[in-house]
Amino acid sequence: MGQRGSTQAEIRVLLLGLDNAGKSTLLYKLKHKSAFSTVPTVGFNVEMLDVKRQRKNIALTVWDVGGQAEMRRHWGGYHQDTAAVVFVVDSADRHRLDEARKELEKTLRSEQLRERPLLVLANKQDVAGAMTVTELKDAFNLRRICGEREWFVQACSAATGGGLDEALRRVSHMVKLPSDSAAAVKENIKGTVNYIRAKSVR
Ligand SMILES: Nc1nc2c(ncn2[C@@H]2O[C@H](COP(=O)(O)OP(=O)(O)O)[C@@H](O)[C@H]2O)c(=O)[nH]1
Ligand SMILES: [Mg+2]
Repeated sequence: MGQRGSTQAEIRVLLLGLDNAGKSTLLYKLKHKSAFSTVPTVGFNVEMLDVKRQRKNIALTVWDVGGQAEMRRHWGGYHQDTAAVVFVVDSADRHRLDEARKELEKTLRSEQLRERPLLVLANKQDVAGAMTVTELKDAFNLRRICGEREWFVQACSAATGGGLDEALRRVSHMVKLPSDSAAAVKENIKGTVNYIRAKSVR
């Protein structure tokens, strides 16, 4: 049915960040491309977003699992099978920057999120005095806390929609596709086989 040369792959993206960062607004803006009045997330929201990467159609399932303190305890349960983490920050709220940094660090310590790419969204850029991408990078010490992990900071405004297309494009390029993973597994197997051969030949 699909066009020749196109394949469908479903990729899970975790949308994280403190409450009030703008996650729900962002998700609905991306999905409907229109402003939305949001209610604090109870439980979670999930949306499927179709994006193109080269000639492939890929469906990102974006999970917004709520940012309130009592919900954050449950984040661990959503980590499995996650292809990328999108961490949303209220760039206009300097008072909660440290709290946001601590949450991000905790998230990155998750074993199941090892090596998963991280996109930090410096949201609410429409607000006067919002922190810039550079300020956030430094405040979060991203170079240090990410190490080998692929990461990027994108400025955006869920209110105006500015930067959201770029954010989506960035995520779709950061995620490993299942075919990539299969190739990685094969590489891994080859490596192990070679290792065993080398060990048993002598
Ligand atoms: N000015 C401005 N307000 C925003 C932006 N994104 C979200 N908000 C507002 O911030 C509040 C919290 O947003 P919400 O999406 O519920 O945050 P969540 O708790 O992370 O899901 C709401 O009043 C939104 O209208 C933005 O980019 N700019
Ligand atoms: Mg929400």
